[in-house]
This record gives sequence, C-alpha cells and structure tokens, in this order.
Amino acid sequence: MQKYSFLSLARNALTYHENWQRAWRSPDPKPGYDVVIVGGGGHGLATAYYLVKEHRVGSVAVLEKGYVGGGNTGRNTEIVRSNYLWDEAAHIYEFSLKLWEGLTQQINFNLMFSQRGLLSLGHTLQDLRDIQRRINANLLNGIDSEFLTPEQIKEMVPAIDVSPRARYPILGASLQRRGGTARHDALAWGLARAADSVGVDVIHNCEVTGIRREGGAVTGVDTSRGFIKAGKVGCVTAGNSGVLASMAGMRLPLESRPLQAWVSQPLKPILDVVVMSNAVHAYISQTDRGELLCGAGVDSYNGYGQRGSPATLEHAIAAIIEMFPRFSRVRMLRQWAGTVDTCPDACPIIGLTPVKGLYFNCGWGTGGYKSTPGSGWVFAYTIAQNRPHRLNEPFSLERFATGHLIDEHGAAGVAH
Ligand code: FAD
Ligand code: PYC
Repeated sequence: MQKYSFLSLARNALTYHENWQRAWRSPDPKPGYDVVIVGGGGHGLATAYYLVKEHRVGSVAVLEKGYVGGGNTGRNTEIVRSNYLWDEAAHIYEFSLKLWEGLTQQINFNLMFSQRGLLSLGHTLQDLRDIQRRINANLLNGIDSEFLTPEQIKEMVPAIDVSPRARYPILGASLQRRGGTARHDALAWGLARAADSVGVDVIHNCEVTGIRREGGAVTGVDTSRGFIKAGKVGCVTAGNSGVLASMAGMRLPLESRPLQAWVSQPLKPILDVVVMSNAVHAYISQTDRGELLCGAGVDSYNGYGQRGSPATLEHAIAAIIEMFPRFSRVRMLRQWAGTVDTCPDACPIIGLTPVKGLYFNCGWGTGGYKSTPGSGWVFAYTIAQNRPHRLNEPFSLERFATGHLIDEHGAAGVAH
C-alpha cells in the first residue's frame, strides 16, 4: 500500500497532485476479454475482483459509462445490516455482512465500517407484531436481533421523542447491534484498487450501447469506445438494468425510480446509532463529519433522472422533525438522488438469462449497498461456474414465472 508522509502530501497539494500516484490504472480497452462486467459500481467491481481472486478467470474488464462509484454506490446512505425476514434473503445479507466484517483488512483499504447498531422503530401495534416476528426469524437464522422498549430506546438515543403525545408515537424497536454504516466512496475506491491489483481493467467513460449475440450466445458489447469481444458478459447496472436488458432483446420485471437523500450542516456528535422508521418513510444517522445523513422512501413515479421530488423530501423531513424535534432548526447542506431498480418482491435478480453467456445482477432497489461484497461473490461464482451458488439460486429470473417470490417489502427499510 502507498504511504504518504506529511511532506509528500504538502508537495502533492502544491503541485496540484500532478505526480500523485494513481490508486488504480486507467487502461484503454483491449479488443477482447474472457469476461466483461458492465457497470463500475460496488457490485460490478466486487464481481470482477472475486472472478480473478476466487475463480482465476484470465482476463476481466469493468466498463463504466461515467466514473467509478458515480451511480447508486456513491449516492446511498451507507446503511449495512442483515435483518431480513425470509431465510433466502437473510442468508445472502448475513453472508455479505460477514464479508464486510473482514473487508477492510482483505482489500487493505479503510472502509470506515462502523457497527454502531441499527434501530428499526415501531409506531403501531401491527408494527410491533411485525418487528417481533422479524426478530424471531432473525434469531432462528443466527442473526443478532433484539427488542427495545421506548425507555431503552430513549437511553440509547437521548435526542429522540418517545412521549406518547408524539405524532408518530414510538412503541418499541428492533436493534441489530452488528448493523451500522460504512463510507460508500471508500468502498468504490477500495474495490476499484483491489480489482486493479489482481489485473482487472477498470475502464471509465466507456458506455455499453449494444450487446451482440450469435446463435443465442453473447459475443461481445458495442461501446462508446468501439466493439469489445467477450466470452461472457455480466450486467450490474442498477437503475439502468432495464435498458441493458432491452439491448439483449429481454424485458426484466423492474421499475426504475428516484430515491433521495440529504445531509445537514455538521453538528457535534449527537447520534451514534442508525435510526430507521419504515412506517414514516424516513431514516437518519450521523456521519463521522458530523452531518445528519437522512433519506426518504422512493418517489412514486418511474424515471431515470437522478433527482427526487420536493413533496417526498418534505414529507420525510417533517417525519424526522416529529421524532427529533430538536433538529428543527438544523440547516440542510445538500440533497441528491439515485435511480433504483425495484422488483415486485423487493428482492434482487442474480443469475443466468435465456442468452448463453449473459448474466444479470440487478433489482437491489433501495437496499443493495449492504450486500455489495456478498452480491459480487455469488455473481462471480455464477459467471465462472455458469450456475448459481446456493445463496443466489432463489433469486433467479425464473421465480417470476414459478411464483416463488420472496416478499421483503417489510424489511426493505425504506418504503417502495
Ligand atoms: P451502481 O452503483 O448504480 O452502479 C451501476 C453502474 O453502472 C453505474 O456506475 C452506472 O454509471 C453504470 N452503467 C449504467 N449503464 C451503463 C452502460 N450502458 N454502460 C456502462 N456503465 C453503465 N442500500 C443499502 O443497503 N443501504 C442504504 O443505506 C442505501 N441507501 C440508499 C440511498 C439512496 C439515496 C440510493 C439512491 C440508494 C440507496 N441504497 C442503499 C441502494 C444501493 O445504493 C444500491 O442498491 C447499490 O449501491 C447498487 O450498487 P450497484 O453497483 O449495483 O449499482
Ligand atoms: O436497505 O437498509 C436499507 C436502506 C436504508 C436506507 C436505504 N436503504
């Protein structure tokens, strides 16, 4: 790993970073690769890294139309947890959480992974029943989960209003102590460097514009930098997955919607746990810089614009202020949005397609950041072995024909 002394940092600053060593190369595309991964977000980069590291695939490229992490990976609210309801989902998210627990060391890049704990609040008796059911299901799967009373919540989060007169009275919560946050751009940079270090070509400004096929099998991709031959193609393009699928003559059961977030001006430390409320469509944590980092549910219309509507934003801010009245005078610093790809059952699609050599990993919707390492690991397995791993077998495209849906709307964390 590179080491920088204070002097070298100062010298680089004064020379406008001209001689700053790149963390990963910036190669031109080669004429062909064994595997091409479309999409330089966390999932695509992790897939490429594990393809080489675990499966010794000879030549791999990641093609990114913009810059690494410029999609949802660099726009999310950094929440990592594994407290999903159904076994299939719980297994893959817990597998991912275990990978997170060793990832900083594995890729030798500080991801600022902070298992500060995550509260999911309940405001009605039905919320409490759902919370209790999910806690029981989590415990049966070996996932840490516990119930907190309003008094215990208040002790953990002194800034919150748990009084019965509150507009959204807080009746209880589940707590996953191993849940928390990790810095999202560190994940993108760390995975790009890790993939590069095992020989993956990470290629920026290279938009895939077509997927070529011959006799029902993929032969390569047309890009803004010319045709690139490929034995196999893995598409990991989140909100743009429907567009990629149509290039291969397919339709996926996905909707692309805006999901927005915002941060406040920096404050002194006041909140050292993540607080989510699915029922009021809002959630909040505090970053290491002191900003309150908040988010809303998805906007209720389809679109590819990375913008959210003021109505959704206003609703979520109002809900947060109801729960934390003392934040009412805090100033907002900036707001942004991403385009999330949601499936009807709020679970991803990870697997083979009817086109030989073409694979899709998408549909993570509002919740794929936490699964980045696990998703990359199973997708690399699927591409290398041309069959799903047992962890992603339930998430095949066929489930929309067989009816074996895995309804995780309740655990999705944000409403959609
Ligand atoms: P992306 O990071 O979007 O990467 C896909 C890449 O594909 C993009 O960089 C894009 O430029 C590229 N691409 C698209 N089309 C092409 C093309 N034709 N050619 C080449 N490249 C192409 N999840 C959580 O678990 N916890 C959270 O707290 C959380 N909060 C969120 C908050 C917001 C506001 C948003 C928007 C999302 C949130 N998510 C969260 C969801 C999470 O961010 C995503 O599920 C996850 O980051 C998806 O990663 P990815 O690598 O699949 O996609
Ligand atoms: O999946 O935990 C989640 C989440 C929180 C905010 C957005 N997604």
